[in-house]
Amino acid sequence: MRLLLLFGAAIICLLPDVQSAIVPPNALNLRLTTNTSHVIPPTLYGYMWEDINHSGDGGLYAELLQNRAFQGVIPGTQNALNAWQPYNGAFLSVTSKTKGVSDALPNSLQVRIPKVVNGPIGFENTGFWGIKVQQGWTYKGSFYAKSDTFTGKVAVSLKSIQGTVFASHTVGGVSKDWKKFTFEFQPITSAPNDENVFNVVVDGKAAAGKIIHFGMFSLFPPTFRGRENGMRIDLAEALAATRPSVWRFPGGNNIEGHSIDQRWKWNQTIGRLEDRPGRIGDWGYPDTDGLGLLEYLNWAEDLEAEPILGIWSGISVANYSDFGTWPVVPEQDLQPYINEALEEIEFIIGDAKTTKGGKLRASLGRAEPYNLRFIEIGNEDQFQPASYAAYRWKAFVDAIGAKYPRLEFLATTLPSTALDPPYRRIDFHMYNSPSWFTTNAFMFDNYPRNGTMYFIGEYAVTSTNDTSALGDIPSGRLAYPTLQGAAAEAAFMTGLERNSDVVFAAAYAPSFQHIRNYQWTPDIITYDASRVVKSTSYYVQQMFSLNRGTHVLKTSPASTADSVPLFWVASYNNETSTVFLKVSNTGTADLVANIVLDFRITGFVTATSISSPSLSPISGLFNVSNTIDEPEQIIPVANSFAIPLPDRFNYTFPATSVTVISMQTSNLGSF
Ligand SMILES: *[C@@H]1O[C@H](CO)[C@@H](O)[C@H](O)[C@H]1NC(C)=O
Ligand SMILES: *[C@@H]1O[C@H](CO)[C@@H](O)[C@H](O)[C@H]1NC(C)=O
Ligand SMILES: *[C@@H]1O[C@H](CO)[C@@H](O)[C@H](O)[C@H]1NC(C)=O
Ligand SMILES: *[C@@H]1O[C@H](CO)[C@@H](O)[C@H](O)[C@H]1NC(C)=O
Ligand SMILES: *[C@@H]1O[C@H](CO)[C@@H](O)[C@H](O)[C@H]1NC(C)=O
Ligand SMILES: *[C@@H]1O[C@H](CO)[C@@H](O)[C@H](O)[C@H]1NC(C)=O
Ligand SMILES: *[C@@H]1O[C@H](CO)[C@@H](O)[C@H](O)[C@H]1NC(C)=O
Ligand SMILES: *[C@@H]1O[C@H](CO)[C@@H](O)[C@H](O)[C@H]1NC(C)=O
Ligand SMILES: CC(=O)N[C@H]1CO[C@H](CO)[C@@H](O)[C@@H]1O
Repeated sequence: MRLLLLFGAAIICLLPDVQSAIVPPNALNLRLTTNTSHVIPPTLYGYMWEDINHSGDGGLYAELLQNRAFQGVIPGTQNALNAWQPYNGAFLSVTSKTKGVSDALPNSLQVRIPKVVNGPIGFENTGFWGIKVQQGWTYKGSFYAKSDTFTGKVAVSLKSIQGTVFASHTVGGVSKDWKKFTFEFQPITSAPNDENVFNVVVDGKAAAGKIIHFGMFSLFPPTFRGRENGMRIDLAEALAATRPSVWRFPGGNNIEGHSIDQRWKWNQTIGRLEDRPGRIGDWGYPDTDGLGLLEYLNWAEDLEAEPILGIWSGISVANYSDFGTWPVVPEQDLQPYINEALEEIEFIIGDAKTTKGGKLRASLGRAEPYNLRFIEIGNEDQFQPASYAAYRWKAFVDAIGAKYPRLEFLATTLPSTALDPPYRRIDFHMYNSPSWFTTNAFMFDNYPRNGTMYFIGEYAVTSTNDTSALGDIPSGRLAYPTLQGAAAEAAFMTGLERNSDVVFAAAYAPSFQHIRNYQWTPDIITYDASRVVKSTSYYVQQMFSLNRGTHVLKTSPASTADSVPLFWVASYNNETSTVFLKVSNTGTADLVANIVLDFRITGFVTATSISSPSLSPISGLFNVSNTIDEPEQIIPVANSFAIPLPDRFNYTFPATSVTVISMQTSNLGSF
């Protein structure tokens, strides 16, 4: 029997389907002991974050208008008008010849109205491949305008591309100096789809032959927790619902820049939006930096996730296919960049009264220092290991550690014994096939327990052997996570949890993908302007993260290569007296476990799992995905059942499935 699990709601059914399972002769006899092996760090499950595939602009960042302030574009080019189009024959161009709305935003939109024109005329923004129009929402917008000759009214609206107007507002008072206009409107009805635009018009007769300049537009729907300049609600809620406990940001490659000057610069991402120039990100589109350092830190607080702050470490990524072309800052020139990192950290944790950085932070509304413990020096420096080992790592760690001895540092590539101070924490990244992840599920079992701790800072199954599952992605890349891939990730994660005395954190990556414009696949959450797809990998992350023990429990036998294709880890939560058994069956047949407990269960057993549904067209297929058109093919189902004997039960783990069994107990003692 299967029931849809609504997280947080207990769904109980009394008749277990486990009793009817046919037990094959090779059933696994699994004993859960009361012996613990170690405490599980509370940081174990989380995410890595960077703006890629429009995960930030056009994704988590709720701004609806694309290219809102003409940042990072070349004036006069067609590309500068990305996402903007004329309405009723206006002539548009992006210019820096007139003063911009601020020093940081020199570009503005020049709108030339023809001499003869009938009716409203102007331009529109097509959003991030559409705009969601929702009845009942209040949209808050703003823009700047100026004109030497036009002083009439400006009307803004949300409308469908066929011309249905859903919401509108009119402002007056355009003059020869830049002026900011703000407005709010509520759609009278929801739009049937995302094919909507933000339309800006003036009266054709009043404006005939005139030139009007516009700059720095913005349009926000309601945001997560009502934060100004905040997050898109459905995406924020989807991420928050997995309760991540670490948040690595702001990259990823996206801190590095294509050149040294294009690196992510913290102090250009704070303060008024008008003071943020934006930058050419590493992933092929300009970043507005509306999602800046404070937004990230507040977001991590909202998630109750510990931030892992990525610091630029002296390299940029000029060309992904030619490491030899990457600019590396020589040792003698590194100091200004170390200072930049020190200033950034002071801004985050410095005292609001006695430090320059802390004062700046307080002036932006946040007096209390943020919680910050982990600093990651660079990103994937295994691509430039020589300079990292020779001086880059040490220079940053020595300088930052001297000023902030409490901070802990993560290296991005393997240690070199020549280094002092020694590496304590290392970030490993793993993108590979299902079979790689299952084969490596035991890789940390034999790592030395010598004080070095690991962060699996990026991992995902990215390929399959079945090319028919690839969609339009070339060269073996998955378009979406599959059930098979998710089961392989879960198998690997049982190894991470079992070895969480050396693996202190892990982050699936990347997290987000706008289906209309992406640079990397697969991603854990896919979306367009109005829809969200939670992938099979998403549900695995959620199942592992929501069901956390405080201690790893020993089992007999232990999960080893001998028990493949069943992989498991058992844990105990000493706050809730719950035992969790997480199991991945990566095989293509159902497998039975005769489970015996060294403790007694009080109440029901609940099994939550994802697997190929038994009564559906995709029954028995394992390379299936949740997609933008079929987002709920694979969702967790929960099955709660009583067991006749309090210390044993049999359970069938379906072919290619991930299951978390949770059991309430009372007599495990206190750990
Ligand atoms: C659990 O601990 C007891 C007592 O120390 C020991 O006899 C037993 O072998 C342990 N079991 C496992 C599976 O480690
Ligand atoms: C990047 O490097 C590769 C390999 O050297 C070269 O073929 C390619 O043209 C380079 N691309 C750019 C944009 O420079
Ligand atoms: C940012 O910091 C650098 C020094 O690290 C400084 O040169 C620059 O002027 C600062 N920019 C802003 C906008 O404060
Ligand atoms: C994928 O194909 C390779 C090469 O044929 C094989 O070694 C590997 O086991 C296959 N992996 C899976 C998950 O089928
Ligand atoms: C611990 O062992 C690993 C693997 O041999 C080694 O890379 C690392 O440097 C060691 N750490 C310490 C602190 O000795
Ligand atoms: C998955 O595998 C089955 C069986 O090999 C195949 O028929 C199907 O086309 C594959 N792809 C998808 C997307 O289901
Ligand atoms: C649970 O275990 C942790 C880690 O050993 C410990 O700090 C905490 O006090 C324990 N809580 C209870 C209620 O036993
Ligand atoms: C589990 O299955 C085994 C083998 O069929 C059977 O002997 C045993 O009684 C079952 N245990 C429970 C608790 O149902
Ligand atoms: C603008 C941009 O970067 N587009 C890219 C989006 O992702 C696809 C698939 O990787 C690329 O082909 C585009 O160049």
